Amino acid sequence: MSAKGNIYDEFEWRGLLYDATPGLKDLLAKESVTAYIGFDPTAASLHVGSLLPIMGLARLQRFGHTPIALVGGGTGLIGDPSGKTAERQLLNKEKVEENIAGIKAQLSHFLDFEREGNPARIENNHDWLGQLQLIDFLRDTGKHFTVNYMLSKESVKRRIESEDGISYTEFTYMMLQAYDFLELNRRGDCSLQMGGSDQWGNILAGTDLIRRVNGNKAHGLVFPLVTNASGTKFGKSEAGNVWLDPELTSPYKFYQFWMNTDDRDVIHYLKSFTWLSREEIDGLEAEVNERPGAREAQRTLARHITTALHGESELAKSEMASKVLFGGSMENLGVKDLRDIFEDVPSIMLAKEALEGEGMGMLDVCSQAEITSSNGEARRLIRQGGLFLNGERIEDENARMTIDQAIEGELFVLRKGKKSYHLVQIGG
Ligand code: 383
Repeated sequence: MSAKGNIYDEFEWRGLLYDATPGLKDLLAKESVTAYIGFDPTAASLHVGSLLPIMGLARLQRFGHTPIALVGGGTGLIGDPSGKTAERQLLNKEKVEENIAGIKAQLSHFLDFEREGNPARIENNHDWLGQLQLIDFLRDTGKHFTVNYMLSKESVKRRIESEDGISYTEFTYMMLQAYDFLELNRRGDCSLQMGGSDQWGNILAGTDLIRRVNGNKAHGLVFPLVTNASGTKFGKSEAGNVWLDPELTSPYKFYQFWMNTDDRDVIHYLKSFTWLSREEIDGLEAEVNERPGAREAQRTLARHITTALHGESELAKSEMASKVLFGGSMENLGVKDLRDIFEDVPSIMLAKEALEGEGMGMLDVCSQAEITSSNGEARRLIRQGGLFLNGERIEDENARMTIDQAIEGELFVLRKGKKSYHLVQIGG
């Protein structure tokens, strides 16, 4: 066993233990177990809501146990009704295949596939669910589930009460997840399934099935769903879901999401999403109380998670990008980064022709971009040294802006004073 102690206690002090089956703590103290968590490929990427369970697997591994990340190539074609108020749209098979590739890559950031003694594994339940024969399945597995039992599950109960009901397809979902657990238990001695608290019903369906078929005792452990003090859904920013895929949510936006954590949530998030020790987190808690404005705890949180997912150099870039809006240097940032950083600042489009040759006078640019409301005001601004083009001060009232000054030939960043930004993009 690990010198670090029992992973159960670790989950407990971090506030990650929502529910667990009796006897699990003793088992984890005695033995190295194999545990799994399933992720359905319903989107091209996992999102921050999946981070807590992924980290759960990674923590378990560091405590000497063997993690399996299961990708639901089979179950993703069915749709889990847990926690959902309406029937899901069926996904097409090609889309599911595509999504699996993205998800596998993300899981790989957190799990160690080379670790001596307890390397991580990835499985796809389509490998066995795709082989099932209907008649065999109904005889061998279906016989162990009473409809009464299935109707008593929260995920089904809620939907039965809804106007549209629940399809037979989704109703069957818990049997498939239970079958997975049985399959992993049979072939690899996997004896623990974890997940978010929304998965508790499906997990117990699995431990029940294993007991009936194999006579083995299997366990479940669920994490609390992540909440935030403002009561909005965790993992959503104004722009929608915060994804783990850098193409969908840039590392800078990802970093900002964590930087914007409420003081009331930050300690809980540090416990949930980082490897920091209890002492380090206690120190940051004191910091939040004494100097909330400094946002040291948020910065630590954002740094840790961004590095774990996107690596050191993306972190460095995100930190630099975060300073740009406060007058920091724009060097080394490309158009893609700048568009991201300046997404919310006023922006205008100018025709390419207007900027070719002689270009456009700065006074004109100021008025077109509504940086100033008269030529007089624009002149004064320049004379006082308060106008910047791509980070460089404009010294001359008669200066002109030309196409060759555009960053990567696509945009200009104008700044009035310390931090009032405007973008000029080149159109057509
Ligand atoms: C599929 C087959 C299994 C075991 C589990 C599954 C997936 C499971 C599910 N999970 C959610 C998902 O995929 O739907 N039926 O979006 C989420 N998880 C994890 C965690 C969570 C759950 O991937 O609470 C949040 O991330 O369990 O909602 O054999």
